[in-house]
Amino acid sequence: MKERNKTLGEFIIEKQEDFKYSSGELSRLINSIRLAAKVVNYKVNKAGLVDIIGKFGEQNIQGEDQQKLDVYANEVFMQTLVNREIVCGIASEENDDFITIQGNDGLHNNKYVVLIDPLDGSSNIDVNVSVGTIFSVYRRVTPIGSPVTLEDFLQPGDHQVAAGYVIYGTSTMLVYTTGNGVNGFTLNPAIGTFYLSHPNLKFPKDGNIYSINEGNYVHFPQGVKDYIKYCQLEEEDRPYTSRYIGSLVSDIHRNMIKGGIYIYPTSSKAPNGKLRLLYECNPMAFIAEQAGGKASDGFGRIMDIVPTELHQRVPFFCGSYNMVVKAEEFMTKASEK
Ligand code: AHM
Ligand code: MG
Repeated sequence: MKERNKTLGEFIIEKQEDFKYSSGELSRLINSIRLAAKVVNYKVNKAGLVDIIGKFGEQNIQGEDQQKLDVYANEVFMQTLVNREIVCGIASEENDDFITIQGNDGLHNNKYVVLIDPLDGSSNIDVNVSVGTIFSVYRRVTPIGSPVTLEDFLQPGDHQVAAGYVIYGTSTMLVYTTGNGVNGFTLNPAIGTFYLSHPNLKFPKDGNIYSINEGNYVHFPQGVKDYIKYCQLEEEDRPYTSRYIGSLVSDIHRNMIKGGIYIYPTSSKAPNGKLRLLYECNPMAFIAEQAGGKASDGFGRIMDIVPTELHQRVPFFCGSYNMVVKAEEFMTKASEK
Protein backbone atom coordinates (compact mmCIF):
# COMPACT_ATOMS: atom_id res chain seq x y z
CA MET A 1 0.00 0.00 0.00
CA LYS A 2 1.22 3.50 -0.79
CA GLU A 3 2.47 5.25 2.38
CA ARG A 4 0.09 8.11 1.82
CA ASN A 5 -3.01 5.94 1.60
CA LYS A 6 -2.33 4.60 5.04
CA THR A 7 -4.78 5.45 7.81
CA LEU A 8 -3.69 6.34 11.31
CA GLY A 9 -5.36 3.16 12.57
CA GLU A 10 -3.27 1.03 10.18
CA PHE A 11 -0.13 2.97 11.02
CA ILE A 12 -0.61 2.38 14.75
CA ILE A 13 -1.07 -1.37 14.25
CA GLU A 14 2.01 -1.52 12.05
CA LYS A 15 4.13 0.32 14.62
CA GLN A 16 2.83 -1.92 17.39
CA GLU A 17 4.25 -4.88 15.46
CA ASP A 18 7.67 -3.16 15.55
CA PHE A 19 7.77 -3.62 19.33
CA LYS A 20 7.53 -7.39 19.50
CA TYR A 21 6.99 -7.86 23.20
CA SER A 22 4.99 -4.75 23.96
CA SER A 23 1.52 -5.21 25.40
CA GLY A 24 -0.09 -2.76 23.00
CA GLU A 25 -0.87 -0.29 25.77
CA LEU A 26 0.82 2.61 24.00
CA SER A 27 -0.98 1.78 20.75
CA ARG A 28 -4.31 1.76 22.55
CA LEU A 29 -3.41 5.06 24.17
CA ILE A 30 -2.68 6.75 20.82
CA ASN A 31 -5.90 5.23 19.49
CA SER A 32 -7.88 6.83 22.32
CA ILE A 33 -6.32 10.20 21.58
CA ARG A 34 -7.27 9.75 17.93
CA LEU A 35 -10.87 9.12 18.95
CA ALA A 36 -11.06 12.06 21.40
CA ALA A 37 -9.50 14.33 18.76
CA LYS A 38 -12.33 13.51 16.35
CA VAL A 39 -14.97 14.27 18.97
CA VAL A 40 -13.36 17.60 19.89
CA ASN A 41 -12.85 18.43 16.22
CA TYR A 42 -16.58 18.03 15.60
CA LYS A 43 -17.36 20.49 18.39
CA VAL A 44 -14.64 23.00 17.47
CA ASN A 45 -15.98 23.11 13.94
CA LYS A 46 -19.42 24.05 15.22
CA ALA A 47 -18.03 26.82 17.46
CA GLY A 48 -19.08 29.53 15.01
CA LEU A 49 -22.67 28.48 15.56
CA VAL A 50 -22.43 29.33 19.24
CA ASP A 51 -24.86 32.25 18.99
CA ILE A 52 -27.38 29.96 17.39
CA ILE A 53 -27.00 26.93 19.59
CA GLY A 54 -26.32 28.75 22.87
CA LYS A 55 -23.38 30.16 24.82
CA PHE A 56 -21.46 28.88 27.81
CA GLY A 57 -23.74 28.87 30.83
CA GLU A 58 -26.90 28.93 28.71
CA GLN A 59 -29.07 26.10 27.52
CA ASN A 60 -29.28 25.27 23.83
CA ILE A 61 -32.50 24.67 21.97
CA GLN A 62 -32.44 21.02 22.96
CA GLY A 63 -32.32 22.11 26.60
CA GLU A 64 -28.70 20.95 27.03
CA ASP A 65 -26.27 23.05 29.07
CA GLN A 66 -23.55 24.62 26.94
CA GLN A 67 -19.97 24.33 28.02
CA LYS A 68 -16.91 26.36 27.18
CA LEU A 69 -14.95 24.47 24.54
CA ASP A 70 -11.83 24.13 26.63
CA VAL A 71 -13.84 22.60 29.47
CA TYR A 72 -15.53 20.31 26.97
CA ALA A 73 -12.22 19.25 25.39
CA ASN A 74 -10.78 18.54 28.81
CA GLU A 75 -13.71 16.26 29.66
CA VAL A 76 -13.56 14.44 26.33
CA PHE A 77 -9.85 13.65 26.54
CA MET A 78 -9.96 12.73 30.23
CA GLN A 79 -13.07 10.57 29.90
CA THR A 80 -11.84 8.80 26.78
CA LEU A 81 -8.64 7.77 28.55
CA VAL A 82 -10.30 7.00 31.89
CA ASN A 83 -13.08 4.86 30.38
CA ARG A 84 -10.62 2.70 28.48
CA GLU A 85 -8.48 2.10 31.57
CA ILE A 86 -5.38 2.62 29.48
CA VAL A 87 -3.36 4.90 31.74
CA CYS A 88 -2.72 5.02 35.46
CA GLY A 89 -2.84 8.79 35.80
CA ILE A 90 -3.59 12.01 33.92
CA ALA A 91 -2.57 15.60 34.56
CA SER A 92 -4.26 18.37 32.61
CA GLU A 93 -3.47 22.05 32.21
CA GLU A 94 -7.13 22.63 33.01
CA ASN A 95 -6.98 20.94 36.45
CA ASP A 96 -5.04 21.91 39.57
CA ASP A 97 -3.98 18.36 40.37
CA PHE A 98 -3.42 15.06 38.59
CA ILE A 99 -5.93 12.22 38.77
CA THR A 100 -5.22 8.61 39.62
CA ILE A 101 -6.90 5.90 37.57
CA GLN A 102 -7.57 2.40 38.75
CA GLY A 103 -8.99 -0.41 36.68
CA ASN A 104 -12.40 -2.00 37.22
CA ASP A 105 -10.59 -4.64 39.24
CA GLY A 106 -9.50 -1.89 41.66
CA LEU A 107 -5.85 -2.35 40.65
CA HIS A 108 -3.36 0.19 39.35
CA ASN A 109 -1.68 -1.97 36.77
CA ASN A 110 -1.24 0.38 33.84
CA LYS A 111 2.19 1.68 32.90
CA TYR A 112 1.68 5.11 31.41
CA VAL A 113 0.78 8.60 32.59
CA VAL A 114 -0.49 11.30 30.25
CA LEU A 115 -0.12 15.05 30.53
CA ILE A 116 -2.42 17.09 28.36
CA ASP A 117 -3.31 20.61 27.34
CA PRO A 118 -6.77 19.81 25.94
CA LEU A 119 -7.38 23.05 24.04
CA ASP A 120 -4.41 25.35 23.78
CA GLY A 121 -4.92 28.88 22.51
CA SER A 122 -8.64 28.70 23.25
CA SER A 123 -8.91 32.50 23.33
CA ASN A 124 -8.59 32.22 19.53
CA ILE A 125 -11.83 30.29 19.13
CA ASP A 126 -14.06 33.37 19.25
CA VAL A 127 -12.24 34.76 16.21
CA ASN A 128 -12.13 31.55 14.17
CA VAL A 129 -8.39 30.97 14.49
CA SER A 130 -6.84 27.51 14.79
CA VAL A 131 -6.40 25.93 18.20
CA GLY A 132 -4.82 22.68 19.29
CA THR A 133 -4.49 19.83 21.75
CA ILE A 134 -1.03 18.91 23.07
CA PHE A 135 -0.20 15.63 24.80
CA SER A 136 2.76 13.95 26.41
CA VAL A 137 3.22 10.36 27.60
CA TYR A 138 5.63 8.93 30.20
CA ARG A 139 6.20 5.50 31.67
CA ARG A 140 5.45 5.66 35.41
CA VAL A 141 8.41 5.54 37.79
CA THR A 142 6.56 4.24 40.84
CA PRO A 143 5.91 0.49 41.03
CA ILE A 144 3.05 -0.98 38.99
CA GLY A 145 0.16 -1.88 41.25
CA SER A 146 0.40 1.19 43.47
CA PRO A 147 -1.49 4.45 42.83
CA VAL A 148 0.52 7.03 40.86
CA THR A 149 2.20 9.87 42.71
CA LEU A 150 3.45 13.33 41.74
CA GLU A 151 6.84 11.78 41.04
CA ASP A 152 5.37 9.97 38.02
CA PHE A 153 4.49 13.31 36.43
CA LEU A 154 7.57 15.34 37.39
CA GLN A 155 9.93 13.64 34.96
CA PRO A 156 12.28 15.45 32.59
CA GLY A 157 11.01 15.67 29.01
CA ASP A 158 13.82 13.37 27.97
CA HIS A 159 11.85 10.49 29.50
CA GLN A 160 8.82 10.98 27.23
CA VAL A 161 7.79 7.87 25.31
CA ALA A 162 5.36 9.70 23.06
CA ALA A 163 4.13 13.22 22.42
CA GLY A 164 1.99 14.95 19.89
CA TYR A 165 -0.53 17.57 19.01
CA VAL A 166 -3.80 17.92 17.19
CA ILE A 167 -4.32 21.07 15.18
CA TYR A 168 -7.92 22.10 14.49
CA GLY A 169 -7.13 24.26 11.49
CA THR A 170 -8.15 24.66 7.87
CA SER A 171 -7.85 20.92 8.05
CA THR A 172 -7.49 18.89 11.22
CA MET A 173 -4.22 17.09 11.74
CA LEU A 174 -2.76 14.77 14.33
CA VAL A 175 1.03 14.90 14.53
CA TYR A 176 2.94 12.63 16.89
CA THR A 177 6.17 10.89 17.73
CA THR A 178 7.08 7.81 19.72
CA GLY A 179 10.76 8.58 19.38
CA ASN A 180 11.19 7.34 15.81
CA GLY A 181 10.62 10.54 13.87
CA VAL A 182 7.45 12.57 13.49
CA ASN A 183 4.44 11.71 11.36
CA GLY A 184 1.42 13.84 10.50
CA PHE A 185 -2.09 12.58 9.70
CA THR A 186 -4.86 14.65 8.15
CA LEU A 187 -8.51 14.05 8.94
CA ASN A 188 -10.88 13.38 6.09
CA PRO A 189 -13.98 14.84 7.77
CA ALA A 190 -16.38 13.17 5.33
CA ILE A 191 -15.53 9.72 6.65
CA GLY A 192 -13.89 10.61 9.97
CA THR A 193 -10.56 8.97 9.14
CA PHE A 194 -7.04 10.30 9.65
CA TYR A 195 -4.66 9.56 6.73
CA LEU A 196 -0.88 9.69 6.77
CA SER A 197 -0.32 12.95 4.87
CA HIS A 198 3.05 14.12 6.24
CA PRO A 199 5.37 11.12 6.75
CA ASN A 200 8.68 11.82 8.49
CA LEU A 201 8.19 15.55 9.12
CA LYS A 202 11.42 17.56 9.37
CA PHE A 203 12.15 21.09 10.53
CA PRO A 204 14.30 22.78 7.87
CA LYS A 205 17.74 23.35 9.49
CA ASP A 206 17.44 27.09 8.75
CA GLY A 207 14.38 29.22 8.35
CA ASN A 208 13.27 32.78 7.80
CA ILE A 209 10.26 33.13 10.10
CA TYR A 210 10.37 34.40 13.68
CA SER A 211 7.29 34.10 15.87
CA ILE A 212 7.09 36.12 19.07
CA ASN A 213 4.61 38.50 20.71
CA GLU A 214 6.55 41.64 19.88
CA GLY A 215 4.05 43.78 21.76
CA ASN A 216 5.95 42.74 24.88
CA TYR A 217 9.26 43.95 23.43
CA VAL A 218 10.09 46.47 26.15
CA HIS A 219 9.69 43.75 28.80
CA PHE A 220 11.98 41.22 27.08
CA PRO A 221 15.49 40.31 28.28
CA GLN A 222 18.30 42.01 26.38
CA GLY A 223 19.33 38.80 24.56
CA VAL A 224 15.85 38.45 23.01
CA LYS A 225 15.77 42.14 22.05
CA ASP A 226 19.16 41.72 20.36
CA TYR A 227 18.02 38.56 18.53
CA ILE A 228 14.88 40.32 17.25
CA LYS A 229 17.02 43.17 15.91
CA TYR A 230 19.27 40.56 14.24
CA CYS A 231 16.18 39.00 12.56
CA GLN A 232 15.20 42.43 11.26
CA LEU A 233 18.62 43.39 9.92
CA GLU A 234 19.07 43.85 6.15
CA GLU A 235 21.90 41.33 5.78
CA GLU A 236 22.44 37.96 4.04
CA ASP A 237 19.01 36.23 3.97
CA ARG A 238 17.46 38.74 6.38
CA PRO A 239 15.23 40.49 7.34
CA TYR A 240 13.16 37.48 8.34
CA THR A 241 9.39 37.38 8.18
CA SER A 242 7.44 37.91 11.40
CA ARG A 243 4.49 35.55 11.88
CA TYR A 244 2.69 35.15 15.20
CA ILE A 245 -0.71 33.56 15.52
CA GLY A 246 -0.69 33.36 19.32
CA SER A 247 -1.70 29.71 19.13
CA LEU A 248 1.33 27.60 19.98
CA VAL A 249 0.35 24.53 17.97
CA SER A 250 -0.32 26.58 14.85
CA ASP A 251 2.86 28.64 15.16
CA ILE A 252 5.05 25.57 15.70
CA HIS A 253 3.29 23.57 12.98
CA ARG A 254 3.81 26.32 10.39
CA ASN A 255 7.43 26.80 11.41
CA MET A 256 8.10 23.05 11.22
CA ILE A 257 6.85 22.99 7.65
CA LYS A 258 8.36 26.27 6.46
CA GLY A 259 11.36 26.78 8.77
CA GLY A 260 11.29 29.22 11.65
CA ILE A 261 11.66 29.89 15.35
CA TYR A 262 9.00 30.35 18.03
CA ILE A 263 9.95 32.28 21.17
CA TYR A 264 8.02 32.91 24.37
CA PRO A 265 10.69 34.43 26.60
CA THR A 266 10.73 35.61 30.18
CA SER A 267 9.68 39.20 30.58
CA SER A 268 9.48 41.68 33.41
CA LYS A 269 5.74 40.87 33.48
CA ALA A 270 6.18 37.06 33.36
CA PRO A 271 9.51 36.22 35.04
CA ASN A 272 9.32 32.52 34.08
CA GLY A 273 7.64 33.03 30.71
CA LYS A 274 4.06 31.97 30.08
CA LEU A 275 4.16 28.45 28.69
CA ARG A 276 3.96 25.34 30.84
CA LEU A 277 6.91 22.99 30.84
CA LEU A 278 4.91 19.77 31.20
CA TYR A 279 1.85 20.42 29.04
CA GLU A 280 3.26 22.61 26.28
CA CYS A 281 7.06 22.87 26.12
CA ASN A 282 8.19 19.27 26.69
CA PRO A 283 5.86 17.67 24.13
CA MET A 284 6.68 20.35 21.55
CA ALA A 285 10.40 19.94 22.35
CA PHE A 286 10.20 16.16 21.81
CA ILE A 287 8.51 16.69 18.45
CA ALA A 288 10.98 19.43 17.48
CA GLU A 289 14.02 17.26 18.29
CA GLN A 290 12.53 14.23 16.56
CA ALA A 291 12.02 16.44 13.51
CA GLY A 292 15.63 17.64 13.56
CA GLY A 293 14.84 20.93 15.29
CA LYS A 294 15.80 22.24 18.71
CA ALA A 295 14.07 23.43 21.88
CA SER A 296 15.73 25.50 24.56
CA ASP A 297 14.95 27.78 27.50
CA GLY A 298 17.43 30.24 26.00
CA PHE A 299 20.46 28.64 27.65
CA GLY A 300 19.91 24.88 27.76
CA ARG A 301 17.85 21.98 26.50
CA ILE A 302 14.17 22.03 27.53
CA MET A 303 14.01 18.24 27.88
CA ASP A 304 16.85 18.24 30.44
CA ILE A 305 14.92 20.36 32.94
CA VAL A 306 13.88 18.40 36.03
CA PRO A 307 10.39 19.69 36.85
CA THR A 308 9.55 20.72 40.39
CA GLU A 309 5.85 21.42 39.98
CA LEU A 310 2.99 20.36 37.71
CA HIS A 311 2.17 23.79 36.34
CA GLN A 312 5.74 25.07 36.11
CA ARG A 313 6.39 27.74 33.48
CA VAL A 314 9.57 28.12 31.44
CA PRO A 315 10.84 30.41 28.68
CA PHE A 316 10.62 28.62 25.33
CA PHE A 317 12.72 28.86 22.17
CA CYS A 318 11.75 26.20 19.64
CA GLY A 319 12.22 25.63 15.95
CA SER A 320 14.77 25.24 13.18
CA TYR A 321 18.03 24.03 14.67
CA ASN A 322 20.35 26.80 13.50
CA MET A 323 17.90 29.54 14.42
CA VAL A 324 17.60 28.31 18.00
CA VAL A 325 21.40 28.04 18.25
CA LYS A 326 21.68 31.64 17.07
CA ALA A 327 19.07 32.88 19.56
CA GLU A 328 20.95 31.06 22.38
CA GLU A 329 24.16 32.82 21.31
CA PHE A 330 22.46 36.19 21.74
CA MET A 331 21.08 35.14 25.15
CA THR A 332 24.52 34.04 26.37
CA LYS A 333 26.26 37.13 25.03
CA ALA A 334 23.76 39.47 26.72
CA SER A 335 23.95 37.61 30.02
CA GLU A 336 27.74 37.95 30.13
CA LYS A 337 27.62 41.75 29.84
P1 AHM B 1 -3.23 29.04 26.95
O1 AHM B 1 -2.66 27.75 27.42
O2 AHM B 1 -3.88 29.84 28.04
O3 AHM B 1 -4.12 28.88 25.74
O4 AHM B 1 -1.97 29.95 26.52
C1 AHM B 1 -1.02 29.45 25.66
C2 AHM B 1 -0.98 30.29 24.42
C3 AHM B 1 -0.14 29.70 23.33
O5 AHM B 1 -0.88 28.90 22.46
C4 AHM B 1 0.35 30.93 22.62
O6 AHM B 1 1.52 30.70 21.90
C5 AHM B 1 0.52 31.91 23.73
O7 AHM B 1 -0.37 31.50 24.76
C6 AHM B 1 0.16 33.30 23.34
O8 AHM B 1 0.34 34.15 24.41
P2 AHM B 1 0.31 35.75 24.23
O9 AHM B 1 -1.09 36.11 23.92
O10 AHM B 1 0.81 36.28 25.53
O11 AHM B 1 1.24 36.08 23.10
MG1 MG C 1 -2.09 26.02 26.91
